Amino acid sequence: MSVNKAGQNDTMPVVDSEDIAQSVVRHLQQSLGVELDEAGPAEYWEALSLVVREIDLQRIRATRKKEREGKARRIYYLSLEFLVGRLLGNNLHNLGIFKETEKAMAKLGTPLVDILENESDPSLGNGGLGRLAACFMDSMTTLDMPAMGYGINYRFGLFRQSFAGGKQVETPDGWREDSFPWGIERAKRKQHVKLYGLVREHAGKAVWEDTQEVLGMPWDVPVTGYGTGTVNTLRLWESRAAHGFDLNSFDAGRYQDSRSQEISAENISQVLYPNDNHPAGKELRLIQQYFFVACSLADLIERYKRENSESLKNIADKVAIQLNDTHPAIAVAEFMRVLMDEENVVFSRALEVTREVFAYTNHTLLPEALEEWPQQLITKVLPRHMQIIHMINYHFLHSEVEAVWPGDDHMKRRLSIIEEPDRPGDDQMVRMAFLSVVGSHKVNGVAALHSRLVQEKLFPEFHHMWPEKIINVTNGVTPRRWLDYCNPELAALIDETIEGDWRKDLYKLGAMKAYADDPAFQKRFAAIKHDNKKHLAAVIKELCDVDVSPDAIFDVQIKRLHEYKRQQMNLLHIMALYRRLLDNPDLDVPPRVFIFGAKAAPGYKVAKTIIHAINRVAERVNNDRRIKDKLKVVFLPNYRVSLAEKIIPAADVSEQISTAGFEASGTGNMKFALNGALTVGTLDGANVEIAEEVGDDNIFIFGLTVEQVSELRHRGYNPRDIYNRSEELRSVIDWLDSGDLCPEEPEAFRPLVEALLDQGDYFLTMADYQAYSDAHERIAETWKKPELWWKMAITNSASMGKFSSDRSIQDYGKAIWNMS
Ligand code: CRA
Repeated sequence: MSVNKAGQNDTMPVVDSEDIAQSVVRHLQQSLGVELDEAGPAEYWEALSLVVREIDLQRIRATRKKEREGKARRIYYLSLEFLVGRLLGNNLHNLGIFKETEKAMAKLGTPLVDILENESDPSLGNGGLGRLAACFMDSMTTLDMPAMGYGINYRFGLFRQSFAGGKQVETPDGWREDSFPWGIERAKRKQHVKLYGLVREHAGKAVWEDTQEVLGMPWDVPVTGYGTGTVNTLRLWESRAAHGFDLNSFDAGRYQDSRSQEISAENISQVLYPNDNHPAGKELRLIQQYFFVACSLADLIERYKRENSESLKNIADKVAIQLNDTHPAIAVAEFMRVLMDEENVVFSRALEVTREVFAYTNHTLLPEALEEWPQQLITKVLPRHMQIIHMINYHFLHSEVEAVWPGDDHMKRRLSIIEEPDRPGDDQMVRMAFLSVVGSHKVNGVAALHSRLVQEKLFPEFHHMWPEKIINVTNGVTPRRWLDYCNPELAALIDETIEGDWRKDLYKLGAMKAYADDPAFQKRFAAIKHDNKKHLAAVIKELCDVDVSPDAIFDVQIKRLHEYKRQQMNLLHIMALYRRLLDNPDLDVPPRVFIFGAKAAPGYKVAKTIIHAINRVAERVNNDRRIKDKLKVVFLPNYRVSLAEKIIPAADVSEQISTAGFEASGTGNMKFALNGALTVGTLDGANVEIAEEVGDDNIFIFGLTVEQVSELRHRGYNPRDIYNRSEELRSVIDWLDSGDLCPEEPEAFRPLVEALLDQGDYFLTMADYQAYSDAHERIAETWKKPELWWKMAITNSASMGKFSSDRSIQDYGKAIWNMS
């Protein structure tokens, strides 16, 4: 295919539907060995992906050439998760050939929409953190930044979820089993990684010996940007056995007491740990972290040497490494090891270089989510790294902390990277967040409120020592996937209405505010939402076998299931609404459909109980004719990126109801508002900034603020008092606890009831309930005034300029990566 006809602008491939159809047929026959009359949507999907891959590869070569010649610093984004979602449709959009491809496939007799449905989601992430990494790759590429993502090519991504009797059932997701044409194995760039062994001194030098070796094989996934010829690379490592060696065969005696017997070279990259905001603490997880870090650093250092110089002393001029949370934090010690042991750089200089190169993004304040590893485990798996961590810690405590708090041993204990055990004999834990802060020149939180809490509550001493180090970069989402691609009708309406390309500069949407009041524009905006709701209603019918009306309010909560996100508060309110309707079936309320999507970590009992309870309530409500379809509840199974793309454009109400102080940012909140949903939310995470952008009149804010939460805890909080005072809450909680919703297992919902009433209601569901219920009353009242509703919806969409991940990346560029 000619992707760059002479004389034409080279930022977009110039191809027409005829070219595309021909290339598809060629790949069908020559790459896949399939004849035209045998091809179904699955074969077309693969052939079309190969066509696009061809364009990508050509552009990757051009991009690399340009970069080698340029002077720019390269950004390396290290992340254990990249939740990229389906790639074909997105790439067609970014390359600007979606419409031509639609025509081409129509000519070949299979609609493009059907073809796109054949791609399985690469679910290489848990939730927000992984999806953010994918949005950032899109933005760095769109902004023509030389960038590379490094991660793991898990054989099994996040589990598939189904329901049995309303309970979550998990099955493995072998997402690349059938085919993954986007990933290209690059054997030439494979790496060897050492593990275990011990450190000996030879002629005054530390030597790490008797190690086990595994091989890291890179798989490159091309990352396209919008409106640019730049194509970057996401390099995902897969583990293999090296020289027929296998960790299993290693000195069995040393493993007697541990599960590590099960660890073999191949299974390092076997499976993504399914926890969001909660570390698993398993040896294999530490090995995963080190494996991908070691491969990635070796790879980027090789590239630096190829393109720049053999010496690493100026590497910081060309290399910036961003740590996506603490999961890759061991990179600090690995980089120091390479500098000191392989490049003969002295400790103090090595630390300086490391700090210039590294920066760390913190994504959570949840104490249980802050990673710590037992010192003994690190010593066993990475003995040299443990020594280096001790060296860093010694220097940090005895010269840097000492300089600020001379003679203060208490402060040294508080700030030590290696934590003193609570009880003598307990394991000493290595605090990966402290290692990340000490090893980086910048640390950032992910929304203004979150970053302030990182400064004031999480790392106050570090903030005192280094007042410039901890900064904010508010998260963002790519408008290409989360508006252009997932909501094409709205994208077209916006194109018709405003000047300029909002896909590249989302602030341009601001011009739409002038139309918020315009009845004709409102009508079209509302009609698009209605259409999207019809599509979603069909998906709901297919997946849940429930009929819902697109005329009802679609009220959506999609995100991981976690008590702090408070799906349980939504549930209690739905139960209350149902009871209000039973008491008075003629109640003048707009019909509502409550839509959930969420996976619970397999080991998280209360989260699973909440899923079960929502499903049981849904079953009851949806089959009760007395309430005349005024209320429906659906829980869509197997929530993932491709489902989010269908749900978000169809939402009227976006539930962002976390306990204040717990949701670092949220990014779903931004996607919903961008697509014209109204937020009901607490003053938490990025909701605060969304409220600032849209104005208080265009959002339903409720509930306790961060300050009020801590006051309440301070005063002493007893959820039973609220239970006793509120008739409504009492009746729904008693109902949950009665066994009525699950007669075959009457105690099924006890863990939830206990969390709410007997274990202190840590997430303050009971305390915020009334304010939440009142906010829903305001929503219902507003829905009755369509001009007001659509004015608010349009204003929301028009006000989302700030929340483009392009803006986030530009902020990183200026404040962290020193890009001009
Ligand atoms: N679970 C936060 O909880 C945030 C994303 C991306 C999270 C979200 O509020 O939007 O990160 N934190 O910044 C996290 O994973 C380890 O911490 C998330 O996705």
